[in-house]
Amino acid sequence: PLTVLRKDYTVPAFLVDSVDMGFDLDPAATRIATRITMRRNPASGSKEIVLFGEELELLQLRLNGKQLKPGQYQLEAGKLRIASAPAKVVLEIETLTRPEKNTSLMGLYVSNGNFFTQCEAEGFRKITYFPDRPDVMAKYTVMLRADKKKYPVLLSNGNLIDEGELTDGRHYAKWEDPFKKPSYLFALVAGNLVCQEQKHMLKSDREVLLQVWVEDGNLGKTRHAMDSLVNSIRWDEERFGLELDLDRFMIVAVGDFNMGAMENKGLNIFNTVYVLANPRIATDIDYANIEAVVGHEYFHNWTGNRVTCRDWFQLSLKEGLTVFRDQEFSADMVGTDSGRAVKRIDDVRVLRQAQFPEDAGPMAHSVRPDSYVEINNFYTVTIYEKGAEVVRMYQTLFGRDGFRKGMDLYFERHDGQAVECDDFRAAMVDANGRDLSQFERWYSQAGTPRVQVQSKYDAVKKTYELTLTQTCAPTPGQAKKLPFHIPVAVGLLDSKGKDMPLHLQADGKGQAGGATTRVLELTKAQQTFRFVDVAEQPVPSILRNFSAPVVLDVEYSDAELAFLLAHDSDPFNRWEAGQRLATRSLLALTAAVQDAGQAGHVVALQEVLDNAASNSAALGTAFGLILNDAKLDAAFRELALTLPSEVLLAEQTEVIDPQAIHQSRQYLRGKLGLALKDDLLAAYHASQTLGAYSPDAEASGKRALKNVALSYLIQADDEAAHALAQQQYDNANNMTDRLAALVALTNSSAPGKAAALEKFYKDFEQEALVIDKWFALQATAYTADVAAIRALLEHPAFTLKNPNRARSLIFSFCSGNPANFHAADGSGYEFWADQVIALNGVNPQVAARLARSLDRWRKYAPALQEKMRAALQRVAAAPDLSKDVLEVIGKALA
Ligand code: DPP
Ligand code: ZN
Repeated sequence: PLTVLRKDYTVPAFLVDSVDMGFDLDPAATRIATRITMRRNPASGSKEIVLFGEELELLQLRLNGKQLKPGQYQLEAGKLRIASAPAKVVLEIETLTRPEKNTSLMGLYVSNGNFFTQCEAEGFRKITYFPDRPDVMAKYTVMLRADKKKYPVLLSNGNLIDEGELTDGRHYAKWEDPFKKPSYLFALVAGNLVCQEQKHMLKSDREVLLQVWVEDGNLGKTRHAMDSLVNSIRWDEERFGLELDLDRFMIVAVGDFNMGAMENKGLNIFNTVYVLANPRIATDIDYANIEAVVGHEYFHNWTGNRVTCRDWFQLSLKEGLTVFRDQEFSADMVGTDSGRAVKRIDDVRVLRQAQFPEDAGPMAHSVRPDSYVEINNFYTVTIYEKGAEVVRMYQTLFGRDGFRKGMDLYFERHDGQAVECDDFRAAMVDANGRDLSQFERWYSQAGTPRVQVQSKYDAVKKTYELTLTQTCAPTPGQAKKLPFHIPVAVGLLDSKGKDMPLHLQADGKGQAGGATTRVLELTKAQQTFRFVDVAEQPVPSILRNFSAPVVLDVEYSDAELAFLLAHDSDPFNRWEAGQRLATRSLLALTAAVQDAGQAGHVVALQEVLDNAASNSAALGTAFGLILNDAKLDAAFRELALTLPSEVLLAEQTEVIDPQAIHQSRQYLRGKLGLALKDDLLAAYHASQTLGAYSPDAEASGKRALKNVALSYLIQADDEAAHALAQQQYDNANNMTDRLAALVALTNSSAPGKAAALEKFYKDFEQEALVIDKWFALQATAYTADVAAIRALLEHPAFTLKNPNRARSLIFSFCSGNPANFHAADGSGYEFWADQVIALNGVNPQVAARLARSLDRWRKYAPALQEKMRAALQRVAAAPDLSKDVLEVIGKALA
């Protein structure tokens, strides 16, 4: 397949002024009439019209009123070309599509009998022939016609300007979007839907209509999404001075959806998982995710829609920025400093767990990539989460006010335009009067930088030197990396654990200084920063609040880590110290298990682990202090008590041994569970949330702490813990507690676990999102082997066609259950290959995501590598592979 290169960008030959569309909706065959008014782009020398189209039947093509015959246009490889077109053109195109056959869920498709569209990135070309590229922005008018009984609701972007009856039981609705937009923001919805709606007054006293559309029966699950929308609207007014520009804003939930949600202008289409919630079916995490995603899509209205991307290489321009905005929104919604820290820790966990491995693997790409085969493969954690970190660094460097100035200038310059990542950087830089040319490397260089720290205290001169050294490993296509511009936020703790006032020698005499956190700007390969007037040997707290997306190598003793965990005023680094302490134990245990395995010793695993568990007592003491510190938020305590995940640990080993990692982590959990049993029980009972369910930060934090305590107690696996879990399952008045209890039971030897699983299924059979959880929890169970997963594939409720369901079983197993997925006999890889091939025929985008589960195959022991390679090769040799899957597999094998 063809590789698209960023450097090949050329401006469009024709610009589009307006698009008028008429849809005759029919699941078997929908006819679409499109009139495109276009004119030559003075910035281009070309007279050739290039339209994209895929899987379309072309019924009619007229140029300025005259029908074009084959020969007057060329149709090949997904492109329709008209050479030498006049300066002004009205194109009339009639196409036919088959929505009910469309399982890719791109373009126009049917879900549970209703019509939906998904056009980002390149789905509009499955609806009509069009210059389907984001730098072609136009105004749209859309006429929808359909059977009134089956499709009483007809929605599209913008404002409803007309509706009425037609003959034969059909009706119509006409929509006009007053804003010009790229085709990827087009949307329509038609079906049997109901809505919760309310009027909302904007800050400027303009009234707008807000609607959340769902299938009949789900109206009781829309309140939280609506509240989140109202909060999002208010937040963007307050924080960025950005107001909703439409009279009407709609969210529609759909059960079959590739992504999380889509920011179509005025008509956001959402995966049901990010809309539907009530205490019975949704967990605290679901509630938080709904708030974040509703915010995210709403914020796109400015960062993405009003100012959009010139080309898809600039995707992070809107995604990185909008993720940053939704992260800040969620943090502000909690409001407290510790709440902000909890959110920050959560976000960094995602970055490390998913993006760092991506950055170290075959699909590594920069935040602004230079090439792609299939753009759908580049909706990645690098573009989104690392992109958000890059945006956050501007705020770290310029402060909140400086960041706001940069945003204001960005909109002042670019409203209504399709621009590049460089334009955003220029606005930030110009608004703040700083030269930031080196910062560009965060956009152009892939890979996670490592920052190594060395320190020297001079007790006579009272100086403290920090020497920071940065490196970055090669990534595919980028052998050599130049130094990044890295903001490193630093604090120094005195022997009492208090922050010292900081004075850098570079401040000069008479400079105020004295702040307790300073942002050092590391721009060279190595730099030394000298603090003066440092009264005593400090313990450094480095990269506070995770001020840059880097790996920090710093030598701490166990005692120093315990000290930071107990005292650091920066909650992120406080948490980080505990994670470092735990990681140290876990890696030592893992190494011991591996060594014993390699030496072929027939020693009992337990004995090996017991011998290697030397510092677990210190860890137990440190964890105990956190657990019992009632001054700390419950949510923070839960994070601090959660051991690094198996995936995170795997990345930190030379050769990944998934079973050794799993055994070590389980062992340590069990040991902590025993050592802290009384404290855990006390915390469990002290963290009960009484009364009506509320997903607020305090209550959800308590539930999180209570449930992590339960999981430790269950790991120790005694009857009292079984009873506790069973009791919690039976008495839960919300899904958070019920699910946590069921997970605990499933991962225990409790006699009641099979019955509980069965009851859960029966109780929630009608709730698709809960059945997804039911599949996922079984797929990630410690005992779930490949045979168990294959058996679940045969369950009547399982289908590959629904992405949520496919993800809940197959993805959960392949990426969320490493010890079983990487079974020594390679059966997990066989299963993976079967599913990638099967999904490829149904939904290439989802298949390509699954294909990425073997990204890191070269990091495993040779015996596993061989089996993984064989599975990759089997997929590579399968017939009719989509370019989505081809690209991922090709890069993995390269
Ligand atoms: N719908 C996806 C998102 O909001 C892609 N734009 O991130
Ligand atoms: Zn987005």
